[in-house]
Amino acid sequence: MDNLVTMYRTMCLIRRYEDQLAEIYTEGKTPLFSIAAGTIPGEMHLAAGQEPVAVGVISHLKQDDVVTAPHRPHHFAIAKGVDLRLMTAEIFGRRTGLSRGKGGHMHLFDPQTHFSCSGIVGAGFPPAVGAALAFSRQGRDNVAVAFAGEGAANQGTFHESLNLAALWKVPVVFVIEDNHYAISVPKEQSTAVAHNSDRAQAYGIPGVYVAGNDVLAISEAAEEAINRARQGQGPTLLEIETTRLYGHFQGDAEAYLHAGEKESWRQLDPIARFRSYLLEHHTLSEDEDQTIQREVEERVEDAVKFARESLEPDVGEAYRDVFVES
Ligand SMILES: Cc1ncc(C[n+]2csc(CCOP(=O)(O)OP(=O)(O)O)c2C)c(N)n1
Ligand SMILES: [Mg+2]
Repeated sequence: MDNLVTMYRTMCLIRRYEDQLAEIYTEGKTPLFSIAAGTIPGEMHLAAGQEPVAVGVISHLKQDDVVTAPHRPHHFAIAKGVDLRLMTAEIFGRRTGLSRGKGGHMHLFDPQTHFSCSGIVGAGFPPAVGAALAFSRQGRDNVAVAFAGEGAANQGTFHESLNLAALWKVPVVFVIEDNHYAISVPKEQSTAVAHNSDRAQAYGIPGVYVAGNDVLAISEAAEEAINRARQGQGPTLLEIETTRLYGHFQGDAEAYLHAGEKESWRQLDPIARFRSYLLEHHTLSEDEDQTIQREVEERVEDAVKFARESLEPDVGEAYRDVFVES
């Protein structure tokens, strides 16, 4: 019961965070939409609508389990417990950020929670397999989870990683987050099979498809896959259907969507559905919900305030942590 409310709270925190970033992102960029200018420099890929994937899976992980995530990373980072202040400062390009403001929103690295992400599509699969190989060699019961979009399942790294993970039977779970599009390209135009989970057969591992963007169904499938991995039974591929409620990036005109497509996704908002479920089952009261909304509001405000008040890095910082010719 408590666990369900915790999951709901985390989903609400993610949504509030993403909505807040969407608003702040436009600061200083208009009227000509200059991507490099403003409070948040660089591109911005938001994951509102995809909260069930992160929360349903990561709620079964421990602090020292490893998560690798893609260029759309905030929901995974928040679910894994990355410090909201440090993460926000990183996104704002401030010196107090996780990587002293040099990574930005697609490059959040947090040794504390064993979380990382990358702007290179498909880059998270091999390091997850590497972490899983280390866990099995060290005799630890940890698990690594690699999250990526359905577009990333057509990268070589996906197939190479599934092959080695299956061969070595290491404790890794691959999660394909299918939001139907890779930028503007629908899956049907890029992928030879209807379901990425079918690709698991080629590597002799279980492949599970979870429809409906439903946090409880996702949680159930993830629990089984993570337990298998923890018990030494090797990798699983999960394909999870989801929907993104913003564009591919902030500023995306979304001309590729069909009429009414976005509205139909909004009507199936996974947080609203989960909230109704919890209220109906008396797991959550209206009062508790209001308290949660206040709490998440405060947490987001606090993180944004911290980031706004932090300084930008010194120019000399550009030469730190990089290879320079002597
Ligand atoms: C190796 C590589 N190729 C191309 C790109 C440009 N790119 C950024 S996001 C993206 C689409 C990714 O789609 P998907 O994996 O479905 O993730 P989603 O954006 O839907 O979350 C592409 C092609 C990139 N960042 N890295
Ligand atoms: Mg996608």
